[in-house]
Parts: sequence; C-alpha cells; structure tokens
Amino acid sequence: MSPQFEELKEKIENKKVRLCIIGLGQVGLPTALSFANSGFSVTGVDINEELVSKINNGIPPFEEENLQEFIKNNQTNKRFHASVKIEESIQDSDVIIVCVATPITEDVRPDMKNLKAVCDSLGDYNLNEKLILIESSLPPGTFEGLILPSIQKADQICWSCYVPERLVPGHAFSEIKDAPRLIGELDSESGVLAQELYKTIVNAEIVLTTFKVAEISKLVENTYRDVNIALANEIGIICEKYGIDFDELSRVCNSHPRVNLHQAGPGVGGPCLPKDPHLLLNPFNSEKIDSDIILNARKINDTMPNHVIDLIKRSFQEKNKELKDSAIAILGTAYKANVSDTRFSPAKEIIGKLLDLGCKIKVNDPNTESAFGGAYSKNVLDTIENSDLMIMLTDHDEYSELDLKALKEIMNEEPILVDTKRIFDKHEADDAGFLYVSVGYHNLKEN
Ligand code: SAJ
Repeated sequence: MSPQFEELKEKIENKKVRLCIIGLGQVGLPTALSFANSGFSVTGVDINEELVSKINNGIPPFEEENLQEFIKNNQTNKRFHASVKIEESIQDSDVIIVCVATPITEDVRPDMKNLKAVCDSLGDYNLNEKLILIESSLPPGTFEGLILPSIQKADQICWSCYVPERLVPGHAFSEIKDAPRLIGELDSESGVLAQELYKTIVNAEIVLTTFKVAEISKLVENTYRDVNIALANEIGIICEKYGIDFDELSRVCNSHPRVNLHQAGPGVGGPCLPKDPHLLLNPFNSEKIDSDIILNARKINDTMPNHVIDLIKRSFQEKNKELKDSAIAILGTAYKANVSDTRFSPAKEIIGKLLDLGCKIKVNDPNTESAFGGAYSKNVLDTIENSDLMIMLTDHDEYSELDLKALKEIMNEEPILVDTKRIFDKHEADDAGFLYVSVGYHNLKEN
C-alpha cells in the first residue's frame, strides 16, 4: 500500500477529506447532504445556475423527505454549499462523486452528453491523489471506455470505483442509509477507500465487486423490476378477462413464500425504469443487444396508458355517455406517490389522448403543477367538481383522505371512478354510487 493511499484513507476515516459532488439532481443532492450530515465538508456542483441559487437560498428544488431541513442545517453549519464552478470545486476536493443523469434519446439510445462533459472537465484538471467515484447509471463498458481514459494520467496517481446509486426518489435519505450498497472497484486500494467513505453514511451491508459487474447489476436491478411490473400489468389484463380482481389474486398468490406479484397500474414512469433496460441493451461504443423478454416488458408497460383509455371509453359506453366534451378530473401527474417528478409519467400520454378525444381536462397534483395540457388547480375539490369521471393516476398520501360520498355529491350524474392505483375500496365506491373501474378489476362489457 502506498503512503499516498494511507494518507487519504486516514483523512477519510477522520472525515477530513473535502467532497465535491457533481450533479445536484435527485441523486446528487441527497448524496451531498448525507455526507454533510455525517460531518464532511461538501461542495455540490451543477451547471444549472437557477438550481444552484435555489439551493443556496435554502429552497428545495424538488419534493423529497427532509430535504429542506438538511439543506438549511448544513448551510448554517457551513458543511455544504452549491456552486457552478466545476474547476475550482474539483481542485479543492480530495473526493469527487459524479451523479449526473444519463437519460435516453428519442430513438432510445443512451444520451451521454452530461457524462462526457464531466469527463472532459476531469480530463483537464489535476486529479493527483484524489478518489473519483461514479454513481450515474452507465451503459455497460462506459467506466472502462470513457471514465478511466479521462481520469488516468501518466504522471498522476488517483483511485476510482463505480458506486451505483440505488435510492428510491421520495425516500432518498433513508434509502442511502438503509439500503445495501454496491462498490465496483477498479483495484483493491480504490475499493478500500470507497468502502471507508460509504461506511460513514450507510448502515447496511456494503457489497464489493468488480466495476464491470457493478455497472451491469445496476441496470439489471431496474430491469428486473420493470419486467415484474409488466407481468403484473399483463396478469391484471387477464384478470379483467376472467372477471376477477387482481388485488385479491395478488393477495392470495403473494401468500406463497416464493411469489411476489407487483402492482398493476397505468404504466411505468420516472427517470429510471423506462430507461435502464435500454441502457442494459446498449453497451458503450458497441452493437445493440437484442432481448425478447426485456423489450416486450417495456412494450407492455408502455401500452398501459392505452389500456386505461380503453377502460375509460368502455365506462362511458356503459353509462351511455359521450366522451367528447365530457369533464374529466385527473388526480396525480407525478410518476409515483409523494414525489414531484413527472418524467415519463403515464399521465402525459393519458391526458394527451383524452384531449385529442375532445375531453375537458382538469388536473390536480399536490406536488407539481405540470398538467400536460389540462387545466391545473391546486384545489383537489375544485378539480373534481362538476366532472363526469375522476381518474386516480398517482397514489399521493393526500388522496387517500378523500371522502367518496362527498365527492359523488359534487360530481355530475352517474359518476365514474377509474382508480388505476387502487386507493379506494371498490365496495365503498359502489355504495357511494360510482361506476368503479381499475386496471385488473371491472365489470364492464367487452367492446
Ligand atoms: N410501479 C408499478 N407497480 C409496482 C411498482 C412500481 O406500476 O409494483 C411503477 C410506479 O408507479 C412508477 C414506476 O413503476 O411509475 C417506477 O417506480 P419505482 O418505485 O419502481 O422505482 P423508481 O424509478 O422510483 O426507483 C427505481 C428503484 N429501483 C428498484 O427498485 C430496483 C430505485 O432503487 C433505484 O435507485 C432507482 O430506480 C434508480 O435511480 O435507478
């Protein structure tokens, strides 16, 4: 072990290293604040000036448990600040953690421009005796093909690992602390340094592996979830054909010790699941890989908004009502419960299609004003009032407090409830006078 390694290890153990987190999104900001909470001095860097100024003014840029409190505390104790100055922040730090987004393009290829820009910066600066960690999701081969050539320099010594983020948005801080963490090491010195660092914020197991396995495992974890949700969605549709309730079926099947049916719903959104299966099949700088099961699962999840539209059409037929010019209340545009993020949200396609069909759309979401072309109202009752149909698309906590009997009174005659997230009890909805429909359960006639 080199003296430089021993020195950096000791500095990490004593929390004397300065950290630079590049990318202050839903992964980078909670990661930066978790290290600040644990006693490190942290600079968060982002190219988005507006975001940086918001954070430095104590305003949380997105919905996340404890975010505001942690920003304020760490600003007061001067352990954390945000900056747009990447060069200065890299030079002043001992550890650099890259958390920029790696989205996909319209034609479902990895969009590497954020990461390439960071690599260009890393390539320009002196990284001697620094630890460089990558948390961003990567097409397999990127660590070796793009990251290492940017950071390894003939006259300098530095260490590096791939440490994929695993946090679930909305509960980022508890997940960073409690979820087992993966470290994909470049070599054993790098592995030890990364382990020492993450030990300070992770209470769960730290799993060591090679960077190649870590790169792929991150994508496989999300692909596993996406494929399981597709199975649940397909079984939901089968339940509709057999006239049984998916929720009851899943309660029964999940009593088997080796079965874990996921929840059927309106589709899969968010910045990760719709994208990561494609990253898995698009290795860095090489040919696309084919996969029936993964691509078909993506297709099933992508067609769920269409299925919801089909259910809506059939509900209107059942009630002998015209869909055109009908008043529809959409509850929830965020991609999942209790977050403000609307990226890839199934709400976008559902609202777009209903607008094309000539419906009048009012939208509520307690966490975001994104309405995808509908008319936004912050007040949920105003949104629902005088509507023919209420569609529950996101299971935010606020919605479970709604009183169906009271809602029936303010809606139009013969109201319909499409509850894609199973927030309401179907018997209560029946009793209140709703036609109750969900993915995986309804009593509608076939078209
Ligand atoms: N969904 C269903 N049915 C389910 C579960 C989820 O329809 O049974 C839908 C949600 O409504 C949402 C989408 O799937 O639209 C994704 O939600 P999610 O909670 O499954 O996942 P994300 O995207 O918020 O976070 C995932 C997590 N990965 C896994 O659970 C394997 C998280 O741990 C990752 O860190 C994150 O992706 C990421 O950043 O990659």
